[in-house]
Amino acid sequence: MATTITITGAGGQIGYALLFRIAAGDMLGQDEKVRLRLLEIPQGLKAAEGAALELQDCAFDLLESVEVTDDAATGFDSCNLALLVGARPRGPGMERADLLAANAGIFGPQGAAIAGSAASDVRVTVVGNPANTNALIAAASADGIPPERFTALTRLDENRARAQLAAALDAPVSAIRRVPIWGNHSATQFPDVTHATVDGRPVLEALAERVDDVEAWLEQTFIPRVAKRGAEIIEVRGSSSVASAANATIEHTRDWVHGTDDWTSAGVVSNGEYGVPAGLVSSFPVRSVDGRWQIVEGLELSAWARGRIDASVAELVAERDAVRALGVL
Ligand code: NAX
Repeated sequence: MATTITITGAGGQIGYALLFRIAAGDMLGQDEKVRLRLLEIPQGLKAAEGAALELQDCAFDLLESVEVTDDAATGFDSCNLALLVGARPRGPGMERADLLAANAGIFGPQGAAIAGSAASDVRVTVVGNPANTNALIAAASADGIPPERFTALTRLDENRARAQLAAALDAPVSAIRRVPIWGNHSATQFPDVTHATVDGRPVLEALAERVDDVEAWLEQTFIPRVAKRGAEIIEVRGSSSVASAANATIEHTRDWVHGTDDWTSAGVVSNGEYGVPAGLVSSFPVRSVDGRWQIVEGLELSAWARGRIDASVAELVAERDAVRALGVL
C-alpha cells in the first residue's frame, strides 16, 4: 500500500521544501510508499513540473508516482493526506476583507473537490494563510467529511516558542516540552508557557532564575518575538519562512498519523472547549491518539492567559463573521 498525498501550491517555495522530504520518508516513515499529487494554478504549473523532474532524478525508493495538475478533482483524487499550501497572498492595498474573499474563492472549491474525490479517510492540513479561517472555509465546503479532518498549521509557532525558551534557558530544545499555541496563527496568537517544562522542571521556575521580571519578559520579549518571528525572518533573510514551515508541516502531519507522546499544538475545530465558540478552527494544546487530535482539557488558565486567548479568539470570530458576510459560510 501507498499513501496518496496532495500538495497544493507545490510549485511555490514551501512546496519545494516539502516535496523532497516527504518523498525521502521524513513524514510517514521509511516503511510507507508515497504517491504525490502536485496541484497548482496554471501560472505555477511549470515550477511544479520542474520539481517533479527533480523528484524523478532523486530516484527515491519510497516514491511511487508524481502527478502534476491544475485540476482540483484530479489533484485530490483518492488522496489520503491533503496539504493545502497554495493561497492568495495579500497584495498592495488589499484590505483584510479582500484577502479573506480571495482565499474563500480558493479554499471553498478545494474543500468541495476534496469531498468529491478524496479517499474516505482524508486528512487535511491548511498551511496557506489566513490558515485557521481557510481551514474553516474548506471544512464548511466539504459535505460529508467530518470537520475534525480539517486542521490549520500552528506547529511552526510552537517550534519557534520552544526554540526561544531553549535559548533563554541555555537548554537543548529537546528538553523543552508543553508549550502550546492558543488561538489564531497570527500576531495575536498566545504561546503559553504556564505548563511548560525544561528537563521536567517548570519553565516559569527556571525563568525566574534568569530574568528579573518573568511576566514582563513574557509580555515584552518572548511573546512578540514568537508572534512576529515570520516578519523577523523576512527582514533578515529577505524572504518568508520556508524550510521551517515545511518542517512544521511534516511534523504536524507525522504526529497526526503516527500519534504523540506529549502535547503539541494544532488548529482544530472547537467543540466549545475553553470557551472557544464551537465551529471555529483555533489552535489548542492537543494530543494525537489513534489518528485523531484530542484537545488537552482541564488546564487552569490565569486571568492573563484567559485575556490573551480571548483576544486571539475574537480575531477568529471577526474573520469568520467577515467570511459569513460574504455569504461563504
Ligand atoms: P509561494 O508564493 O512561494 O507559493 C505559493 C504557491 O501557491 C504558488 O506556486 C502559487 O501558484 C500557488 N497557488 C496559489 N493559488 C493556488 C490554488 N488555488 N491552487 C493551487 N496552488 C495555488 O508561497 P510560500 O512561501 O510557499 O507560502 C505558501 C503559504 O504558506 C502562504 O499563504 C504563506 O502565508 C503560508 N505560510 C504559513 C505558515 C504557517 O505556519 N501556517 C508559515 C509559513 C507561511 O507564511
